Amino acid sequence: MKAGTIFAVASGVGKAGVAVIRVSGDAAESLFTTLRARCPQPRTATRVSLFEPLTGRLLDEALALWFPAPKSFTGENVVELHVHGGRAVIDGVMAVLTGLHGFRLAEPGEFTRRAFENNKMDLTAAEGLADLVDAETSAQRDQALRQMQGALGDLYEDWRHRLLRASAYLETTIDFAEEDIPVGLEADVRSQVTTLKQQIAAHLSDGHRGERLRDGVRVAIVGAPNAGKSSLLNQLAAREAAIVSARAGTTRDVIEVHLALAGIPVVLSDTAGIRKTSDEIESEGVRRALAQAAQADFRVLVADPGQTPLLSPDLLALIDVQTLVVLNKADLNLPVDGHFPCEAVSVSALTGLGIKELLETLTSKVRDRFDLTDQPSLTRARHRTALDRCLQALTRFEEVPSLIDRPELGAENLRSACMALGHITGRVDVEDVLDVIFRDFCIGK
Ligand SMILES: Nc1nc2c(ncn2[C@@H]2O[C@H](COP(=O)(O)OP(=O)(O)OP(=O)(O)O)[C@@H](O)[C@H]2O)c(=O)[nH]1
Ligand SMILES: [Mg+2]
Repeated sequence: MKAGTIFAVASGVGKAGVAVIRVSGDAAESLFTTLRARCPQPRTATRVSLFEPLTGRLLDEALALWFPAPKSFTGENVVELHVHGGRAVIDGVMAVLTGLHGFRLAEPGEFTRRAFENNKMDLTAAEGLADLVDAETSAQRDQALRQMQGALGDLYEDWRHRLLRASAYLETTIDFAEEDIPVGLEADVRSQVTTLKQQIAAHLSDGHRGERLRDGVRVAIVGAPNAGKSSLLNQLAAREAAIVSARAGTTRDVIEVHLALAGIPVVLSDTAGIRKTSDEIESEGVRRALAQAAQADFRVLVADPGQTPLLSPDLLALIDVQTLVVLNKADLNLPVDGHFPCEAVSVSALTGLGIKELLETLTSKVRDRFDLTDQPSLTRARHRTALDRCLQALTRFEEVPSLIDRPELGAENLRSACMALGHITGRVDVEDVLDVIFRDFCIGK
């Protein structure tokens, strides 16, 4: 950990009623002497006058909080000054702090990093806290809060402890004569590992629920040129985000707008009309449109009943269970021509007819697939990679032909699996846990 007493404005930028200046480190308390204010009772909001130390000029009438270590956010001595949120007040206090010996401006994330290093929270909780600060929709907030409170960390720690126990159990047998090894040990450890593997695999195959809730569910609007894709995007976003024109091939770049459907963040993208073309720029647009369609969690396929064929073979090929077909231009009352492969919703992107129903259908599809469940979901690729490594180590464990003959090999693979889980929470120091487990271990001998 980098040394020093750190400080930063913890509230947002810009003029506000109140700004919070946070200070953490050994010397935090000395701040009160410097600013000629009396030190408040611990954890009691107290009104203080803050003075410029050299000139004695009043800087502000503030509210101060004093959290002596270790009962603070970072686990260190922490002072919070709630000053008036004007530029000159903040600058005045910050200038004093900058001039103090051993004080420096905090780096990004440094308060939380210190909290982690002082065992105030594990890495998943720290990530949850970062997500909470970034959360823009209610479902994002719920997920971040749950993770910050430790739901994900507890799950991984529980798995890690189960593995540590199994590995410790195996390791105690290493020095045993074969006839002393308890009957059923091998089957017992193997069945514990199989159960855990199934739980991890189920957790991994959640359709990226937690990651999408964090980053946004991807919905791509696709279709033939002039079908009304950009008009539909504008209707759904309730603003003129994309250019609309009667000329086929207007949209080239992918245009994204952000929505919240039932509190779930959605990134809706408008794309170029898909058709065969010799125009170099348009064909790049079509390539991008197809790429968006492939990556998206849902596709909204827009068709214009006035066009023949209604859907080209390329577009028909995009239809699957995650595709919602929309028949646009319902205001023109044109008959729908020919055979149609699935259910469709009729709308008019021009008049707004059917848009409410389309939004409801889309919302319920998004909720069904991505809303929060009772189980905490992994929220980052980092978790996924570590869990994959954990599963690989457990598979290597299963491949050890006999644990009675090679207990050390079995234990080693279990320890690698533990390490992978420990990387997610940041608790990689397995030795201390092993000590605890060994101490109260009873193997019946
Ligand atoms: N009558 C009617 N016209 C519509 C409707 N939706 C779009 N249009 C018109 O259809 C034309 C094409 O609309 P766009 O939204 O630009 O279509 P697009 O699918 O984005 O077209 P490209 O970007 O060229 O692929 C415009 O003249 C729109 O005004 C609708 O619901 N009813
Ligand atoms: Mg367009």
